[in-house]
Amino acid sequence: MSNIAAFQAALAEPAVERDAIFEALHTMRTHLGMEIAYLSEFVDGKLVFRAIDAPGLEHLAQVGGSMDLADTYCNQILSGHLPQLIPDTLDLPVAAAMPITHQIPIRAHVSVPIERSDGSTYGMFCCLSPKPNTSLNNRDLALMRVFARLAQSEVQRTLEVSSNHSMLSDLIDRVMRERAFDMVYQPIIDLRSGDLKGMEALCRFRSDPYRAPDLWFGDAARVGKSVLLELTVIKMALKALQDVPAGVYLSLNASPDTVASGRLAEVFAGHPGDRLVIEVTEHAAVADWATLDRCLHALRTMGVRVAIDDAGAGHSGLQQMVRLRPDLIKLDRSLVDRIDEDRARRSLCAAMVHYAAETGASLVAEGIERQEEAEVLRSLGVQTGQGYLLARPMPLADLLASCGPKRH
Ligand code: G
Ligand code: MN
Repeated sequence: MSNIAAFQAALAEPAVERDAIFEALHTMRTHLGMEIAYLSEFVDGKLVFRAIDAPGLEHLAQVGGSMDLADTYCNQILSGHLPQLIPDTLDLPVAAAMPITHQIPIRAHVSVPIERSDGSTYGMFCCLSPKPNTSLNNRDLALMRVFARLAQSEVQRTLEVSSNHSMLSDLIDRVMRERAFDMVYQPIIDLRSGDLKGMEALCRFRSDPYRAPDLWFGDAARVGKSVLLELTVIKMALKALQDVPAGVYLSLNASPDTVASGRLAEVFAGHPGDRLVIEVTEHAAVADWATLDRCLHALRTMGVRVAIDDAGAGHSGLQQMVRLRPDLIKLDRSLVDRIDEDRARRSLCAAMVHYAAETGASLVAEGIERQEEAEVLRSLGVQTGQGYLLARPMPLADLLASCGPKRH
């Protein structure tokens, strides 16, 4: 990563912990009885101010502001032409000859380098005063080094966070650019007739070792790219529609944020909305219901149906189901698992069948793995189901080849 990119990443990372650095600057400045303390970073021949403690002198330098490194003491100190501790600059011809000495002015100056974890120079930890201070001694310099080290460990931690952040962001960009994922489709089947009713598009990211889609979407969310990634996947999934038999719907997963972005309408434009289902999963509480409602309404006017995904699981609560008014309710597999052996699951499922009938929704049981489960669900009145017993998620070509009515 170039210096500039690192610099931008650091700027783009507001979580940077400035407090510890500021405390170190402030404590050292007041200990020395000086007026200005700052932490700088060297970026492409410039000295950039990263943190400043200079009460009343804010006009002299601002965080993010910069000056040419060649004009500064820092440069001379690093090259050994000036010492780290200068009680009076006018005693040193090199300092006295520098324009900045008279501009600021600078008379007393203490400055120590800050290193990155690879040993390269990040910048300097500096205190200075327009007044000379002949009492400055090596004990002050030693203390300055202690505080500089504190600042240095904070700088190193921050650089690591922003470099991880930008590496992850680059990786997600690459996954999207190179379409480094495959789509698989899982049949949604009528539990009585065995007919194919719909298919859920699921994405599988190509990586070694394999990582579940949830992990990828979680990573994308950490760098603010989950909506973009979901839209990219949905666009890819939509390509299946031209080959899917008439009367079979395509079910697509989207987080509330992606729906609320309002961008699905443009992605769906030109596709038959009445053959699309959008499955909304709630892994976190919905932040903005008004926007979500508005965007869902817009999709519904295109004929798109709305499903609530993972219904009955911890994160898809009853209130959310009532609020979303789903056209389809996808019963979470935790309710389906061993439903034949558990009265509580059976009665909850029966309640959902009732709720669905009352609200005009249809039910899809997810994660059916055993014949006994399918039988109980059927007897409870669940119309459709999905799960390894019926069919695994598979490439579209395989699914189309295996199409046709099946009985279970
Ligand atoms: O949250 P959502 O329901 O969209 O998740 C679907 C995931 O569940 C997919 O990754 C799919 O592979 C998986 N899945 C589908 N059928 C079954 C099943 O019968 N059992 C289990 N354990 N997982 C399933
Ligand atoms: Mn789903």
